[in-house]
Amino acid sequence: MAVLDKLTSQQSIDLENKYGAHNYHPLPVVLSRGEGVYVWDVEGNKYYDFLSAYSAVNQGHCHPKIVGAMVNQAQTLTLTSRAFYNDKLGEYEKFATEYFDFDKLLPMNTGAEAVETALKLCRKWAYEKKGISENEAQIIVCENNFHGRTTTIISFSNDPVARKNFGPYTEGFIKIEYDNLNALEQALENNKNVAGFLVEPIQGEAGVYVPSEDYLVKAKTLCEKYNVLFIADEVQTGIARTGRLLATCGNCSCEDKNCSGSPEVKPDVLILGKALSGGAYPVSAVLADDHIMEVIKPGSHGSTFGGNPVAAAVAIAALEVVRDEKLAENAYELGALFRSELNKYIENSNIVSLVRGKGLLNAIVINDSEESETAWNICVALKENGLLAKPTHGNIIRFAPPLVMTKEQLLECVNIITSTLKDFE
Ligand code: IF1
Repeated sequence: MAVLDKLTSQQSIDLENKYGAHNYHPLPVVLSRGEGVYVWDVEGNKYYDFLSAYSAVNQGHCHPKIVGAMVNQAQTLTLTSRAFYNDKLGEYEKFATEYFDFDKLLPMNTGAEAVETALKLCRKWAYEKKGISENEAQIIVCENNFHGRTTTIISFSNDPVARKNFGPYTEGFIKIEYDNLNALEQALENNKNVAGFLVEPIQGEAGVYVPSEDYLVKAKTLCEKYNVLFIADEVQTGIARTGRLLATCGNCSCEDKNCSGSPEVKPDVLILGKALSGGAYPVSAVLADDHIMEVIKPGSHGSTFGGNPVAAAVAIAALEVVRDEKLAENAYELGALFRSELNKYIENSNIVSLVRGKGLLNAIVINDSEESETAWNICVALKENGLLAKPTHGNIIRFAPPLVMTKEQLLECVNIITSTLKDFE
C-alpha cells in the first residue's frame, strides 16, 4: 500500500472511525506535534494543551531531556525482559526509592497495572503478614473512584458505563463514601478482614474532588490503628501536579512551607504512573518499604516490559526535570493564580458555579445538568479559540496544563477561557 500522503484532520478521523475500536469520543481535533505547553493539529493550528494527556505530560510535550534519554537508550538496549539483569533498572530503582523515600520499587508500565500490582501486594501482605485467612481479604475503596479499566478494577467502580456487561466481577472490595472518615472507621470496625484502603488523594475523573484538609492524614491514622495498608493512587495527582511532589506526603521540594501539605501522610503503598515518564513512554511503579514488599518473591508477579531499560532511563530523566525545573513550586503558584482569576470571573457568571482543585489540577462546574451538552460545547469553542480541554463527567471541565507553563501563558489561557465562557452566559 502506498505510503499515505499527509492526511487532513477529517481523513484521520475517518480512518479511526473505520479501522479503530470506538472506545473513545475525542474532541474533533487531530494533533500531529507537541512542544512544551503547545500542541498543533494537522492543519498547523496551535493550541494550549489544558489536559496534558490526563496529567501524563506534566513536564511538557517532548521535553528534550526526556526524549533525549529515551532516544539514547532506545539506540542502545530497549528490552531484556527480567529473565536477565540490565544495567539501567537498579540505577532507576535506587534513584526513585530515594526520590520518594521508600525502600523498594516494583516497576510496571500502565497505571492500571500498577494499581493491580498494589492490590495483589496488599492481599499477599494481609495473608502472610497480618494473618488474614486466605481468600478472605477485603480492600476498602471509595465511591466514584477511578483506578483504571481492568476487570478487577472496574469490579469496584460504580460507573455504570465502565462496568456494564464486563461481569462476573472480582470480589473482595468494600465501597465507602469519599472524604467520609466515619464511613471509613465503621468499615474498619465492622470488617475484621480488611487488608487495605485504596484512595485517590483527589478524585480526578469524578470531577476533581479535593477532600477535606484533614481527610488523608486522619484516614492514614485510622489505617494504622486497624493495621490496614494505606494505598495512595497518585497516578494522576502525583509527580508535582497538585503543587507538591505528591498529593499525600509532603516531602516536597516546594519552598512554601505554608502549603496545605500533609507531610505525615506517607502512604504504605504508593502508586505512580503517567508523568513518571513525562508522557514519553508507559512507565508506572509501586513503591513500599521492605516489610511490605518482601512478600513478593520470584515468580509471584511480573511483566514483559516492566522495568525495561528505556522505561528506566526515561523515568530518571522525567523525575530530574520535575526537581530541576521546580515544577511542584510552579504548579503551586500558578494553580493559586488560576483559581483566583477564575473566581473573579465566577462572581459575575451564571454559567460557571465554581472552580476547585489543587496545584494545576483544577476543574470548573458548569451551571447546567450533567446530561446537557453545554460543557462539551464550551470545550469545542475553547478549541476554536486555541485551548484544548475536555469535560470529565457531564457538566465538569477539567483544566490541567503542563506544569512548565509560565505565568504569562497561564494568564493568556485564563483570558481564552473566560472570553469563551462569556459567549455561553
Ligand atoms: C481512560 C479517566 C483520568 C487514573 C488514576 C489509575 C489510572 C488512571 C487515578 C489508570 C487513568 C486515565 C485513563 C484514561 C483517562 C484518564 C482518566 F478519565 F479515565 F479517569 F485521568 F481521570 N489511577 N486515568 O486517573 O492508568 O492504566 O490509564 O495508565 O481510561 O480513559 P492507565
